Amino acid sequence: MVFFLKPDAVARRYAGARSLKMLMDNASDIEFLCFEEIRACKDFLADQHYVEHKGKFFFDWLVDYIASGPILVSIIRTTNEGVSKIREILGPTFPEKAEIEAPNSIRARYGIMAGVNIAHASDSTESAKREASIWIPYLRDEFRIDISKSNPRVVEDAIQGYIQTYIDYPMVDPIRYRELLRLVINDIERRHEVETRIAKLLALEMGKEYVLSSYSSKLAKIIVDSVLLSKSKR
Ligand code: 3AN
Repeated sequence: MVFFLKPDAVARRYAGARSLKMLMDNASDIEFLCFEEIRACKDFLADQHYVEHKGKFFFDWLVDYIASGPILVSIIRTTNEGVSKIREILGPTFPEKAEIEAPNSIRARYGIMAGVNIAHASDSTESAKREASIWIPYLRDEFRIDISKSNPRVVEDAIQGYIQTYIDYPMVDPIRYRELLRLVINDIERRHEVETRIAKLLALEMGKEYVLSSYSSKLAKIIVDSVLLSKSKR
């Protein structure tokens, strides 16, 4: 199956590290075949990975979001039960729903709101097979990452190292993001004001390599776009 930390979880260092830790601590029968930071290209996302969503109202937003910054990709070897378990640990699609329906899930604890939800995980055995069959050649051809040569023990050590590096970074409680976003959803505050405040919170969570860029503003815009897009479809 394919699992990746989305750009929000790579930028928000603690959220990403803690999500990986929850996965490592709670999933069973899993073997990581790679753990690679890449920038996925829009064509691959639109024409292959997210092709089933083509034509949906959130499709363009989704492709732009996932291509907006680095993602951390793993191909995981597991059983049918392993796929279900990973999905359970990840939680429902929308973090604000996950907060109610599965409060201990990754998306409830660390996800922001609407489509900005920390990670992707194949949602069934069929999609796990389909996604592995497109990601493995994509990683090989575009990034020279050859899964057939991977050693799961080395990959797991790399993941543990990543967790150790980022687990002591600060985290802003996602409830704070959701409160701010409700101000814009309910027309209490102007979007520009909310976006600025969200960008400041994101900057607190990001690694120094991000703080020097304008990625916090870009991600804040992506987040507000997502909640307004969902609002327009309610
Ligand atoms: P999941 O990631 O839980 O398998 P999918 O496959 O239905 O969910 O959707 C893929 C991604 O598209 C989601 N992770 C989310 O980022 C985004 N998405 C899905 N539905 C919406 C929506 N109504 N509004 C905004 N984004 C959405």
